[in-house]
Amino acid sequence: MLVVSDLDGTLLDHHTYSFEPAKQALTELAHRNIPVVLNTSKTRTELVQILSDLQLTTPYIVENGSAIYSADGQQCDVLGKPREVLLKALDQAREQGFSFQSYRDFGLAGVIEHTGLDQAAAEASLAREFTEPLIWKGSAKQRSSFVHWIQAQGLQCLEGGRFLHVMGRCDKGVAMQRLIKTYYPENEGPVVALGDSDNDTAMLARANIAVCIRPASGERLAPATRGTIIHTEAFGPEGWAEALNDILKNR
Ligand code: 2M8
Ligand code: MG
Ligand code: MG
Repeated sequence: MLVVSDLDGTLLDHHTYSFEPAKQALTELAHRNIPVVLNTSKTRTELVQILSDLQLTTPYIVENGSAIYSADGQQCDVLGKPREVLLKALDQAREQGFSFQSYRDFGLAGVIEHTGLDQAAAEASLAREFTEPLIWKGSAKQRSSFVHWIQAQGLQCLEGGRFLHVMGRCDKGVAMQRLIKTYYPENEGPVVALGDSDNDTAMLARANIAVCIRPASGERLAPATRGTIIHTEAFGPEGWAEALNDILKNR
Protein backbone atom coordinates (compact mmCIF):
# COMPACT_ATOMS: atom_id res chain seq x y z
CA MET A 1 0.00 0.00 0.00
CA LEU A 2 1.08 3.54 -0.73
CA VAL A 3 -0.43 6.83 0.47
CA VAL A 4 -0.23 9.89 -1.81
CA SER A 5 -1.50 13.10 -0.26
CA ASP A 6 -2.23 16.72 -0.98
CA LEU A 7 -1.29 19.17 1.80
CA ASP A 8 -3.42 22.34 2.11
CA GLY A 9 -6.97 21.54 3.18
CA THR A 10 -6.06 17.82 3.26
CA LEU A 11 -3.16 16.81 5.54
CA LEU A 12 -2.82 20.44 6.70
CA ASP A 13 -5.69 22.49 8.10
CA HIS A 14 -6.92 25.05 5.52
CA HIS A 15 -6.55 27.94 7.99
CA THR A 16 -3.89 27.00 10.57
CA TYR A 17 -1.71 24.69 8.39
CA SER A 18 -1.50 22.28 11.36
CA PHE A 19 -1.31 18.49 10.85
CA GLU A 20 -1.75 17.72 14.56
CA PRO A 21 -5.03 15.74 14.20
CA ALA A 22 -3.36 13.38 11.69
CA LYS A 23 -0.26 12.68 13.81
CA GLN A 24 -1.44 9.37 15.25
CA ALA A 25 -2.46 8.05 11.80
CA LEU A 26 0.94 9.12 10.41
CA THR A 27 2.70 7.23 13.22
CA GLU A 28 0.62 4.12 12.53
CA LEU A 29 1.52 4.29 8.81
CA ALA A 30 5.21 4.60 9.73
CA HIS A 31 4.93 1.54 12.02
CA ARG A 32 3.47 -0.44 9.16
CA ASN A 33 6.17 0.78 6.74
CA ILE A 34 3.54 2.32 4.46
CA PRO A 35 5.14 5.23 2.56
CA VAL A 36 3.42 8.63 2.58
CA VAL A 37 4.19 10.68 -0.55
CA LEU A 38 3.31 14.38 -0.71
CA ASN A 39 1.72 15.70 -3.94
CA THR A 40 0.98 19.40 -3.57
CA SER A 41 0.69 22.88 -5.12
CA LYS A 42 3.47 23.98 -2.80
CA THR A 43 7.02 24.75 -3.89
CA ARG A 44 10.11 22.67 -3.35
CA THR A 45 11.32 25.14 -0.70
CA GLU A 46 8.05 24.77 1.23
CA LEU A 47 8.27 20.99 0.94
CA VAL A 48 11.76 20.71 2.37
CA GLN A 49 10.50 22.28 5.62
CA ILE A 50 7.24 20.34 5.73
CA LEU A 51 8.92 16.96 5.05
CA SER A 52 11.16 17.61 8.02
CA ASP A 53 8.20 18.66 10.24
CA LEU A 54 6.35 15.48 9.22
CA GLN A 55 9.50 13.35 9.58
CA LEU A 56 9.06 11.99 6.06
CA THR A 57 11.93 10.81 3.86
CA THR A 58 9.97 10.01 0.71
CA PRO A 59 10.18 11.45 -2.83
CA TYR A 60 7.68 14.25 -3.48
CA ILE A 61 5.76 16.14 -6.16
CA VAL A 62 5.66 19.94 -6.21
CA GLU A 63 3.59 22.69 -7.85
CA ASN A 64 0.61 20.63 -9.01
CA GLY A 65 2.51 17.84 -10.73
CA SER A 66 5.15 20.09 -12.29
CA ALA A 67 8.18 18.25 -10.90
CA ILE A 68 9.06 15.04 -9.05
CA TYR A 69 11.96 15.22 -6.60
CA SER A 70 13.85 12.32 -5.04
CA ALA A 71 13.80 12.24 -1.23
CA ASP A 72 17.29 13.81 -1.03
CA GLY A 73 16.29 16.48 -3.59
CA GLN A 74 19.16 15.47 -5.90
CA GLN A 75 17.04 14.02 -8.72
CA CYS A 76 14.40 16.14 -10.42
CA ASP A 77 12.02 15.06 -13.15
CA VAL A 78 10.34 18.13 -14.68
CA LEU A 79 6.89 17.83 -16.27
CA GLY A 80 5.87 21.49 -16.09
CA LYS A 81 6.87 24.80 -17.66
CA PRO A 82 9.37 27.28 -16.17
CA ARG A 83 7.75 30.16 -14.33
CA GLU A 84 9.32 32.76 -16.71
CA VAL A 85 7.19 31.31 -19.53
CA LEU A 86 4.06 31.71 -17.39
CA LEU A 87 4.93 35.26 -16.39
CA LYS A 88 5.43 36.24 -20.05
CA ALA A 89 2.03 34.77 -20.92
CA LEU A 90 0.48 36.69 -18.01
CA ASP A 91 2.07 39.94 -19.27
CA GLN A 92 0.36 39.32 -22.62
CA ALA A 93 -2.91 38.42 -20.89
CA ARG A 94 -2.81 41.78 -19.14
CA GLU A 95 -2.25 43.55 -22.46
CA GLN A 96 -5.39 41.75 -23.68
CA GLY A 97 -7.25 43.44 -20.82
CA PHE A 98 -7.65 40.46 -18.45
CA SER A 99 -7.78 41.49 -14.83
CA PHE A 100 -6.06 39.48 -12.06
CA GLN A 101 -3.47 39.70 -9.31
CA SER A 102 -0.81 37.03 -9.13
CA TYR A 103 1.99 36.08 -6.73
CA ARG A 104 4.36 38.40 -8.60
CA ASP A 105 2.03 41.34 -7.85
CA PHE A 106 1.38 40.31 -4.22
CA GLY A 107 4.96 40.32 -2.99
CA LEU A 108 5.66 39.02 0.52
CA ALA A 109 3.09 41.17 2.36
CA GLY A 110 0.36 40.22 -0.12
CA VAL A 111 1.10 36.50 0.14
CA ILE A 112 0.94 36.68 3.95
CA GLU A 113 -2.35 38.56 3.74
CA HIS A 114 -3.98 36.14 1.26
CA THR A 115 -2.74 32.87 2.78
CA GLY A 116 -2.21 33.49 6.50
CA LEU A 117 1.23 31.86 6.21
CA ASP A 118 3.95 33.17 8.55
CA GLN A 119 6.80 35.14 7.00
CA ALA A 120 9.22 32.22 6.50
CA ALA A 121 6.52 30.01 4.98
CA ALA A 122 5.30 32.84 2.73
CA GLU A 123 8.86 33.41 1.49
CA ALA A 124 9.15 29.69 0.74
CA SER A 125 5.84 29.84 -1.11
CA LEU A 126 7.15 32.73 -3.23
CA ALA A 127 10.10 30.60 -4.38
CA ARG A 128 8.06 29.29 -7.31
CA GLU A 129 9.62 27.37 -10.18
CA PHE A 130 6.70 26.14 -12.31
CA THR A 131 3.35 27.71 -11.37
CA GLU A 132 1.89 31.19 -10.82
CA PRO A 133 -1.12 31.36 -8.45
CA LEU A 134 -3.53 34.23 -8.99
CA ILE A 135 -6.77 35.76 -7.81
CA TRP A 136 -9.28 36.66 -10.49
CA LYS A 137 -10.44 40.29 -10.43
CA GLY A 138 -12.91 40.36 -13.32
CA SER A 139 -16.33 38.83 -14.00
CA ALA A 140 -17.05 35.07 -14.18
CA LYS A 141 -17.50 35.40 -17.95
CA GLN A 142 -14.12 37.10 -18.38
CA ARG A 143 -12.59 34.42 -16.18
CA SER A 144 -13.78 31.70 -18.50
CA SER A 145 -12.38 33.49 -21.56
CA PHE A 146 -9.10 33.91 -19.68
CA VAL A 147 -9.00 30.15 -19.00
CA HIS A 148 -9.52 29.51 -22.74
CA TRP A 149 -6.90 32.08 -23.69
CA ILE A 150 -4.37 30.43 -21.36
CA GLN A 151 -5.16 27.04 -22.95
CA ALA A 152 -4.55 28.51 -26.41
CA GLN A 153 -1.03 29.41 -25.22
CA GLY A 154 -0.32 25.70 -24.55
CA LEU A 155 -0.73 26.25 -20.81
CA GLN A 156 -3.59 25.60 -18.39
CA CYS A 157 -5.33 26.86 -15.25
CA LEU A 158 -5.95 24.58 -12.27
CA GLU A 159 -8.00 25.52 -9.24
CA GLY A 160 -6.54 25.12 -5.74
CA GLY A 161 -8.16 25.89 -2.40
CA ARG A 162 -7.50 29.64 -2.65
CA PHE A 163 -5.94 30.42 -6.00
CA LEU A 164 -6.17 29.73 -9.71
CA HIS A 165 -2.80 28.28 -10.73
CA VAL A 166 -1.43 29.11 -14.20
CA MET A 167 0.94 26.33 -15.25
CA GLY A 168 2.09 23.87 -17.90
CA ARG A 169 -0.03 20.98 -19.14
CA CYS A 170 0.76 18.53 -16.38
CA ASP A 171 -1.19 17.38 -13.34
CA LYS A 172 -0.93 15.56 -10.04
CA GLY A 173 -2.27 12.33 -11.58
CA VAL A 174 0.36 11.89 -14.28
CA ALA A 175 3.09 12.91 -11.83
CA MET A 176 1.83 10.40 -9.24
CA GLN A 177 1.96 7.53 -11.74
CA ARG A 178 5.44 8.54 -12.87
CA LEU A 179 6.64 8.72 -9.25
CA ILE A 180 5.25 5.26 -8.45
CA LYS A 181 6.87 3.76 -11.55
CA THR A 182 10.22 5.34 -10.67
CA TYR A 183 10.36 4.94 -6.90
CA TYR A 184 7.83 2.23 -5.93
CA PRO A 185 7.73 -0.22 -8.88
CA GLU A 186 7.29 -3.11 -6.42
CA ASN A 187 4.37 -1.56 -4.57
CA GLU A 188 1.71 -4.09 -3.68
CA GLY A 189 -1.74 -3.23 -2.46
CA PRO A 190 -3.82 -0.15 -3.10
CA VAL A 191 -2.64 3.35 -3.92
CA VAL A 192 -4.63 5.59 -1.57
CA ALA A 193 -4.80 9.25 -2.70
CA LEU A 194 -6.23 12.09 -0.59
CA GLY A 195 -7.23 15.57 -1.77
CA ASP A 196 -9.76 18.38 -1.32
CA SER A 197 -9.73 20.59 -4.46
CA ASP A 198 -10.17 20.51 -8.23
CA ASN A 199 -6.43 20.28 -8.75
CA ASP A 200 -6.54 16.91 -6.93
CA THR A 201 -9.12 15.20 -9.17
CA ALA A 202 -6.56 13.89 -11.72
CA MET A 203 -4.66 12.23 -8.86
CA LEU A 204 -7.82 10.89 -7.18
CA ALA A 205 -9.01 9.46 -10.51
CA ARG A 206 -5.85 7.32 -10.81
CA ALA A 207 -5.90 5.95 -7.27
CA ASN A 208 -7.38 2.62 -6.13
CA ILE A 209 -8.89 4.38 -3.14
CA ALA A 210 -9.78 8.05 -3.67
CA VAL A 211 -10.29 9.93 -0.42
CA CYS A 212 -12.18 13.18 -1.04
CA ILE A 213 -11.57 15.35 1.99
CA ARG A 214 -14.50 17.58 2.84
CA PRO A 215 -13.59 20.92 1.21
CA ALA A 216 -13.37 24.13 3.26
CA SER A 217 -15.47 25.80 0.55
CA GLY A 218 -17.28 24.68 -2.57
CA GLU A 219 -18.72 21.33 -3.52
CA ARG A 220 -17.49 17.85 -2.70
CA LEU A 221 -15.24 16.34 -5.36
CA ALA A 222 -16.47 13.64 -7.73
CA PRO A 223 -13.41 12.07 -9.39
CA ALA A 224 -14.06 9.83 -12.39
CA THR A 225 -12.56 6.58 -11.11
CA ARG A 226 -13.24 2.85 -11.20
CA GLY A 227 -11.69 2.64 -7.74
CA THR A 228 -13.34 3.16 -4.37
CA ILE A 229 -14.37 6.68 -3.36
CA ILE A 230 -14.46 7.78 0.27
CA HIS A 231 -15.96 11.14 1.28
CA THR A 232 -14.87 12.28 4.72
CA GLU A 233 -17.22 13.93 7.19
CA ALA A 234 -14.42 15.94 8.79
CA PHE A 235 -12.32 18.67 7.16
CA GLY A 236 -8.55 18.67 6.60
CA PRO A 237 -6.33 16.55 8.85
CA GLU A 238 -9.30 15.27 10.92
CA GLY A 239 -10.77 13.92 7.68
CA TRP A 240 -7.37 12.52 6.71
CA ALA A 241 -7.15 10.58 9.98
CA GLU A 242 -10.80 9.49 9.75
CA ALA A 243 -10.27 7.91 6.31
CA LEU A 244 -6.88 6.33 6.99
CA ASN A 245 -7.86 4.86 10.34
CA ASP A 246 -10.81 3.27 8.57
CA ILE A 247 -8.70 1.87 5.73
CA LEU A 248 -6.03 0.55 8.14
CA LYS A 249 -8.61 -1.09 10.38
CA ASN A 250 -9.59 -3.43 7.56
CA ARG A 251 -6.02 -4.45 6.65
C1 2M8 B 1 -1.21 27.95 -2.69
O1 2M8 B 1 -1.75 26.68 -2.90
C2 2M8 B 1 -3.05 26.37 -2.39
C3 2M8 B 1 -3.25 24.87 -2.53
O2 2M8 B 1 -4.48 24.42 -2.79
C4 2M8 B 1 -4.18 27.16 -3.05
O3 2M8 B 1 -4.22 27.35 -4.25
O4 2M8 B 1 -5.04 27.55 -2.28
C5 2M8 B 1 0.27 27.91 -3.08
O5 2M8 B 1 0.67 29.20 -3.35
C6 2M8 B 1 1.15 27.33 -2.00
O6 2M8 B 1 2.50 27.53 -2.35
C7 2M8 B 1 0.84 27.96 -0.67
O7 2M8 B 1 1.58 27.34 0.36
C8 2M8 B 1 -0.64 27.86 -0.36
C9 2M8 B 1 -1.00 28.51 0.96
O8 2M8 B 1 -2.36 28.39 1.23
O9 2M8 B 1 -1.40 28.47 -1.39
MG1 MG C 1 -5.66 21.16 -1.12
MG1 MG D 1 -2.63 21.42 -2.93
